[in-house]
Amino acid sequence: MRIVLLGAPGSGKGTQAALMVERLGVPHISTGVLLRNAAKRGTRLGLKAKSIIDRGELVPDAIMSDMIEERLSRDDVANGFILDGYPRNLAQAKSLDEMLERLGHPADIAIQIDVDPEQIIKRLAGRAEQEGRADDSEEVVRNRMRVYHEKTAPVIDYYASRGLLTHVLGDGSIDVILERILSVLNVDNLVS
Ligand code: B4P
Repeated sequence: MRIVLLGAPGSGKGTQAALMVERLGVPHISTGVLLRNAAKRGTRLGLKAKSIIDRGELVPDAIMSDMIEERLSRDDVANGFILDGYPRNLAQAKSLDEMLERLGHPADIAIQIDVDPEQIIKRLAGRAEQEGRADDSEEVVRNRMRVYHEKTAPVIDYYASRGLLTHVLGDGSIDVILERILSVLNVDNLVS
């Protein structure tokens, strides 16, 4: 099962992907996590990415493409993957398609998690308090939402035009949203 998770910042992609892993048994690949880990390790790339992330901008496509190709080339994706945070613009979407075809595992489905923007602001303010992520400050969240509407939202139409898109309502409890996702995937018997 090769799944691309789409949604605005704070729509619950990372939260849902972590739970889906337990039910589907395929790895969760989050570009946000890969970038934050590189920043923690203090690599040149990680430090460059950190200053971009902290402003709420997108890290350059060439860096992301290399990072994601390295990750998608590993053996553990043989039975599928949950891709979270990539693609974030049309160029990344086209590059991903080409890469997955070349690697022999094209995407099966793209799931767009739809959440009311007011709800998103509340969630990210909560995370800012709990985790202290620099990019969850109100000003940066506003910029991330602007970048999302300008650059990432067109990716939704791209997957729709390829016949791969399904929308899931992302309002409500985390468990209820997980059940909605599993039901569009026709998964109900894979127990954690
Ligand atoms: P990400 O790490 O992808 O950040 P995100 O969009 O906020 O999603 P995340 O998965 O963390 O949050 P979630 O919605 O699960 O990216 C960070 C930055 O990295 C980007 O801004 C960009 O700079 C860079 N980057 C990443 N990928 C890139 C790419 N491809 N190209 C270029 N740059 C890239 O959760 C948010 C909060 O909501 C959590 O606190 C959670 O507990 C809460 N929550 C979730 N579901 C909830 C629910 N149902 N009810 C209540 N709260 C809920």
